[in-house]
Amino acid sequence: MKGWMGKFRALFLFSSLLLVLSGCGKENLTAFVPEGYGAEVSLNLIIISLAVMIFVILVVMIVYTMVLVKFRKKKGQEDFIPKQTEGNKALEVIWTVIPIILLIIIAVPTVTATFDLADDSKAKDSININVTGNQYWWHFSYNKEEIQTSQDLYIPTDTRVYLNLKSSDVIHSFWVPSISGKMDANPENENTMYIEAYEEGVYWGKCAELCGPSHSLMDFKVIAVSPEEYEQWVQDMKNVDPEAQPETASAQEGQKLFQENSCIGCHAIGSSPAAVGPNLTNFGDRTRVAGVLDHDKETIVNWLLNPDELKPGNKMAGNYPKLSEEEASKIADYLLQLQPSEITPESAGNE
Ligand code: HEC
Ligand SMILES: [Cu+2]
Repeated sequence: MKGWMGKFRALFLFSSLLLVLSGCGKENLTAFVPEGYGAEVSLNLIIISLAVMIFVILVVMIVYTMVLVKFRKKKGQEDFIPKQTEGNKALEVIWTVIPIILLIIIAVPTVTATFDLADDSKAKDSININVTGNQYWWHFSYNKEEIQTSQDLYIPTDTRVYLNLKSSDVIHSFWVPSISGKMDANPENENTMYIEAYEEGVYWGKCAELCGPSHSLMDFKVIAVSPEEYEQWVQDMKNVDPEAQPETASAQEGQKLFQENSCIGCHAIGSSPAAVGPNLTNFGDRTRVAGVLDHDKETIVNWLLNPDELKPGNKMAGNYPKLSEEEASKIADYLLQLQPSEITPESAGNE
């Protein structure tokens, strides 16, 4: 009876584990379906390590079972003591050499991949982006193109895009599981990596280093589009006139309120690099507010009225004059029409 219960409990444990782990495989947020070079290299390493581990477990279990069966106490042998042996050179050599071989099998591809993924010798000829991690959002500054943007990182497909990572406050970690490995963004030094996406699409990124109360809400997106669309997007972003007048009266009033309520002190529109808060040049083209929230007017109004409730500990809360609901609504109208480009996360395929 007890044995049966034990088995049942193990089964229950494993099936609940499976249920919990299945949540990890969200589409475009999984290292197990690589859509880019770094993720593919990483997955290969995962598979090699797993294969070696499974091999070791199988061999140990098989030898263990064989010994159990072969040398178990048989009837009529209750007082029998087998011949005692000590030391066996051949065995000692075998179980020293085999692990060394297994470690070499893991080490050679790992070290090769590490150098491969750190190779920035071709960075000069490609796109270079300074990435800054901030509590709790990401800023992207395109060096040659002189474009500033936040939250959504646009890249062309099949191109190695080189990133220089830094942090403006604490340590963050840049991770887009389905296209790259992760890399820390430190306050003191710059870390570099490159990312490459094979297919057009929207890939989810996460901060992978505990950085404060809203760490788990520090999401971002990589928007991979065709090289032609990317060029188009760059032109659209460069052509933005930060002072352009919106069409509707409500948005026009929103624009005024935006300038009068110190929003402009923290949020740039256009390519000015000021970056206490996210750059809002293409805010209307995004699919999320503050990286994670639904992108609709109601959420924006809620955000403006009470940001701390939606993202605890964020650096905007309490640092601007209190707004009425009407003012917030007008500002939302203004922000939503900041749509400089036809190239948006929605046009990039999945979402
Ligand atoms: C003290 C600087 C500061 C001021 C002033 C400020 N903000 Fe912010 N704002 C931020 C920061 C920082 C964030 C990012 C919060 C986060 O995600 O952790 C943010 C986020 C936002 C977002 C979401 C941006 C995105 O990329 O999705 C909007 C919209 C916004 N602010 C609008 C405003 C408006 C409108 C005002 C003026 C009423 C304003 N902010 C005033 C710092 C500021
Ligand atoms: Cu972080």
